[in-house]
Amino acid sequence: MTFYVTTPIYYVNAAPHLGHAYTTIAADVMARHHRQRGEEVFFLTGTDEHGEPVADAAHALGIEPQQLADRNAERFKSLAPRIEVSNDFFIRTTDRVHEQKVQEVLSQVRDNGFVYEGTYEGWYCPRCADFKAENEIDPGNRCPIHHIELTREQEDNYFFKLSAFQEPLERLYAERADFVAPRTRYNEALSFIRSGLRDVPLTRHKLSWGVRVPWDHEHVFYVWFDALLNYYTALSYARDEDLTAKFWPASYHLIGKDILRFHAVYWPALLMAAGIELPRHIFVHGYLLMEGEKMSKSLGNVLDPFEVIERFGADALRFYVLREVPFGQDGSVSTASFELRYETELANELGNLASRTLAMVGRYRDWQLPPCAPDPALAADFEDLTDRVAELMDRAELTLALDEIWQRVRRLNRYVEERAPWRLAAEPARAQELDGVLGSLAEGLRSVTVLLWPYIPASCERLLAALGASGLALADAGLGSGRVERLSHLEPLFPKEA
Ligand code: ME8
Repeated sequence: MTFYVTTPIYYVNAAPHLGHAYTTIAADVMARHHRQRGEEVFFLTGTDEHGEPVADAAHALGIEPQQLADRNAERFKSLAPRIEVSNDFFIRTTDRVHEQKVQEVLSQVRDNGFVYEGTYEGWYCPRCADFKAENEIDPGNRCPIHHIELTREQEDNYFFKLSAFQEPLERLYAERADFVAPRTRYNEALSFIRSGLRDVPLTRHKLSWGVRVPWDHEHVFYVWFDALLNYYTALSYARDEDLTAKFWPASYHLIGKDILRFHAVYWPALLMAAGIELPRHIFVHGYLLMEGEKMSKSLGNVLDPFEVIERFGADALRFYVLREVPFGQDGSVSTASFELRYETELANELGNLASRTLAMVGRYRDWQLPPCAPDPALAADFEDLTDRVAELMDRAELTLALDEIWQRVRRLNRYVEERAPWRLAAEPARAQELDGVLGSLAEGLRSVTVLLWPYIPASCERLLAALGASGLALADAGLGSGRVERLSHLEPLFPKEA
């Protein structure tokens, strides 16, 4: 079994912010979960370095686009390990092999009869690098996303015959109800397709910062086609061997809703035109909002992920964004709600459960537990948990899966209160009962920790080490599938003074 997950590749016109970290963290959770299943996983992220957004930002700074790309690509690249992201490759669209592959695939599209010369006239947003139809424009000819005034473009281009894919795309959506999720985004993409597809520019004449069009050196490819192809080209050169046959088609493209149309309409059409198999799933998440607006570098209302990690640690950030905002919907984030979740859930519910359990085993049993079967009262509440989590992960329902696990964290806290081990410890005749309660608690903690590992890997690794059970395989995640025998002391996982 193989699993291939991607994030969008981010524009290098500015530094990374929490919105970028969000998608990358989500993809990391999926990658880690599938590794726990024993699957061979490839996880790709990277940077989108061509096109107007980058060229304009570089000119504004008085530097060359390549310089700006080098500077900011480094920042995106170094963000990944800081947020514990385990990507297998980091693609930059200025990689030479990527550029060659783009030329190859798009020449194939032309050879297959889907490219022609024409003149484009219409509205264009240089920040989106997107041509806007009349019905997508805000009053005053403004971009609905960036609120800037659109420019009127007239340009001789090569066009991609998107209109030829109207019917094949409608068929694709009819046959594959899970091609795009959530359903609202599937419906949105389908209604865009049904509203009638117009051909789109494949090349730009006015721009020089891009991949050269091999059959006409006065043009570069329109940045979106160059960028989308990253998902395919990376596999051919990320390793010494070509991984395309092994990992293509991609299992999941994770994207934000701002780039739905490119991924759910242009991308499958382009692949059909090139004769390449289509990805299996596209999952579209919502926006992280700050004070009701999309967090974005052009609006300047961003949370700096580096600062957040500095204060709370990477695990807290990972947990917060996937817990606070239901994955697939928009949701507000703020420092206040971050602090609240950190305190009430990570520190109090999980952190305390871990410290109490370990401390009681230390105090009452000198860190050793005899073998015992989990308490049936607890076992009933843990039944099928692993399967349920895996099933939600298969649908990229990351917040729902986390909630399933968290309900068991709460169940374990209630179990401590119900069985009050400190009372059992006071009655020597109930020693065996105490063994059973502590053993069940430790095994329950091990079970939730294995399942939580994709979300908060560093904390879970520390906790599993203290439980003396470091195995991460999903097959052993179920309550009663593992053994906790010899435990050790653990410093607080989520210190309160953070
Ligand atoms: O669009 N909330 O790059 P980009 C949630 N290069 N996610 C957010 C977000 C927010 N406030 N802000 C950004 C591009 N994102 C193209 C993509 S792919 C072939 C080319 C995330 O730097 C989200 O994943 O503008 C969104 O889709 C992406 O960053 C846009 O990044």
